[in-house]
Amino acid sequence: MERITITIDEDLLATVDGLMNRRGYTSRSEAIRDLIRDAASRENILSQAGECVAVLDYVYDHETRALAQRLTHELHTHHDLSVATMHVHLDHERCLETAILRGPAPALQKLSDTVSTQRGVSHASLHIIPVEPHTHAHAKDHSSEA
Ligand code: NI
Repeated sequence: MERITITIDEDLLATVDGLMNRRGYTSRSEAIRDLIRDAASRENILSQAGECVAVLDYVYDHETRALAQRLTHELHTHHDLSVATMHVHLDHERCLETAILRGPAPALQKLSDTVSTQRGVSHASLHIIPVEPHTHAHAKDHSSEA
């Protein structure tokens, strides 16, 4: 292992210590290594060429002018990536949407960026899951199974 020295502001360090206590890390180094591993695995997924599924969720203010139409427009433009969307009316102003996406990771990230940077959209989060292509043939008939 290499030893490095980092400079970090007090607020961020308090966040690291909070995380350390909550998750039970034995040292700040272990907590920071895990945060970097998380970031590395997200970067790895983005560089993968294969098919992925993703869950994109975000909160938006439906009173923000034309925002709901813009978001729907984006998903229609990328209908090849969009599988389904669930819409929850959180309160009088805010909506929560969860979109299931499918396609290459970079395209999913790009669509997510387009949605999450719209004014009025907050708490956007994208979770990309690589899916292995099916290598075995589907059984045509299960009726003979016991
Ligand atoms: Ni709504």
